[in-house]
Amino acid sequence: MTELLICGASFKEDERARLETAYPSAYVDGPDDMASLDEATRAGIKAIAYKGHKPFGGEAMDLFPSLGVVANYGVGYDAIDVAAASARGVKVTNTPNVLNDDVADIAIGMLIAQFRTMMRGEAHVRSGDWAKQGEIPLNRKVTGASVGIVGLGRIGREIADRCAAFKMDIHYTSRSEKETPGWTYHSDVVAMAAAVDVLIIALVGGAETVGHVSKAAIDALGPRGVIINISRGTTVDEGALLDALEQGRIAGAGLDVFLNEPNIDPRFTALDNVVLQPHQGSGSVETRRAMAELQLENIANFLSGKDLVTPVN
Ligand code: 8YV
Repeated sequence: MTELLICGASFKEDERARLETAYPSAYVDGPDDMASLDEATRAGIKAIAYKGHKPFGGEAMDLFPSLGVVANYGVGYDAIDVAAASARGVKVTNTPNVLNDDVADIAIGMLIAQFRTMMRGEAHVRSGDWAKQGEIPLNRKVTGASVGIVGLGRIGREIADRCAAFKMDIHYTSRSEKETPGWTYHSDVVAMAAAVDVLIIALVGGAETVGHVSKAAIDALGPRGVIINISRGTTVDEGALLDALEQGRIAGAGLDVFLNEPNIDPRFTALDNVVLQPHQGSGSVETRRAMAELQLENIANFLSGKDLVTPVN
């Protein structure tokens, strides 16, 4: 009997093979394809291993009368309708913590690349312009910058710790003030933006954070301001961000996440003050392996009646 449904075109071959070896499985590219599975297969599915960012809602869950768990490959589960799952008695799990370092690393990497114009430097060397034209224009010092972390959760904390190693003046917003070593708490993102050079967005995705970094926050950041986003494209007012970047009302951005990935707004690629990454924050071999293992562990625990390792609901 097929117990597991693997759902997600972005599963790598080895990840899929590991799941298929562990349990009799069926596979679909995304939630939209679930209805095409035959009824007998759907009836046996107890667990879904999910990977991706396509919406997975209650209607799709209803196709599986024996469904007990949706195990998400990723810490962010904004694609999954958790309220709909809870209403059906379906557990949701995610993969927190194992990716904190990678995502924090890429935030700092984009910050350095943006400040030090490393993409321009790379192009300058590759094109041969270095020999023809000499040095690139001077750029901006990273160490000692003032930074505002939007959301001091698990990943935000790792980012802040790295910023501390760069002797930065650290500010943060979060639901409540945290115990921090001399960092400045703000209850309001607009007030924080006015006090710092860099905003690093480390919020959870989902309905409650849509447009959290608003036009007002972007305006408050000002012409020396840089926005780094490793969370979700939804957490910033993307239209306002593009306008500000195009008009030089902020200095630049480093972005690993966008609306409508991977078909991002073409206005981004026309800009020369941004560092753009293809949502690869957690994308090291080591971390993706750990995420896949945690997903499988949650499925295994559910199917053998043990406690879930990282439950969401
Ligand atoms: C993705 C992520 O899960 O964990 C998250 O929330 O955004 C990423 O690590 C990864 O791209 C697989 O979809």
